[in-house]
Amino acid sequence: MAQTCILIGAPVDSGQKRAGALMGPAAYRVAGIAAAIEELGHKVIDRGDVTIAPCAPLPHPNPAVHHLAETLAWTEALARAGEAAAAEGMPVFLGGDHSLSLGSVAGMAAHAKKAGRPLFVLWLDAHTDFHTPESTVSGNLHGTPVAYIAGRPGFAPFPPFPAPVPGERIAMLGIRSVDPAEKSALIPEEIEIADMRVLDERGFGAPLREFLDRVRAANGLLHVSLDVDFLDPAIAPAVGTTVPGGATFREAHLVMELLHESGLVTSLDLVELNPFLDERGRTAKLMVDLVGSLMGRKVFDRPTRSF
Ligand code: B3U
Ligand code: MN
Ligand code: MN
Repeated sequence: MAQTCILIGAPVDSGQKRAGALMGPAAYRVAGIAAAIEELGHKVIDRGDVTIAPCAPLPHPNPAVHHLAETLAWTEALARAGEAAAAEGMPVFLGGDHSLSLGSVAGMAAHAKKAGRPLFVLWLDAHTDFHTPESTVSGNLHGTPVAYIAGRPGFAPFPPFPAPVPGERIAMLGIRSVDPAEKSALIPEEIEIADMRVLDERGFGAPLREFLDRVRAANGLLHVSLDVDFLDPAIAPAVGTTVPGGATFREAHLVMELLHESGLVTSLDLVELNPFLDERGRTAKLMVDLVGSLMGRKVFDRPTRSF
């Protein structure tokens, strides 16, 4: 089915300390994201980049937390932009570090609430991003969005999350780096975590299909948040926090193809691309390629005669 994709540039780099993620939206445009989607018969509207005004510093009881005011401003601006875009089509957030998902998913939750449909979230990441600003050791707020989305306390001065997403509507794939505070907070949650141990044994297809079946049964909206570090650093080097042992080229494409076939995805984040660390644009191009699979690029329309 032809879709209208709304590109929202989110040049956020306040959620971590390595400069460069703010160049992400430009790199996606240079890598041809709009043409790759249009080629598949969809419409693309590029809304340009969201901006924030200069911020006065905001202190936090956890002294490690940095750039709180900027991240708060991005959260509010992206939630607004995202909610407006969701009424017109499928928002695609071009990041920017993963703290942008504090805002993008808040916008999708507000939209889902108005539509009277449950929001589901698929987190494709090496990390669980389940810290609160109180528990983070690094102070990097890109490690916090899932906790915000799930409605964990400890997020003042952020606005309360519009409609917290219960754990059974969140799934994580690709996990291989979790801090102790995140681990203990995750234990009582219903969040489905397919870490690399599970994925090595079962592959990506089966756990993903199970989650997608639940989204379909609930007539849910599905937000997908794709962190570059979900991918193996050997194929996707342009990220500040590489973790070995990530998804291969084929595994990542399979995930995208299954998502396309489900017809369930209603919004997407592309996060953590740091073009300054890239090798001749290969990570940006791979991410655009994966978006192609998510939007319906395939070798054959199944079923083929031979298999
Ligand atoms: N959990 C660690 C590391 C981390 C989370 N997200 C990324 N890195 N990209 C932290 O700093 O919160
Ligand atoms: Mn992340
Ligand atoms: Mn990550």
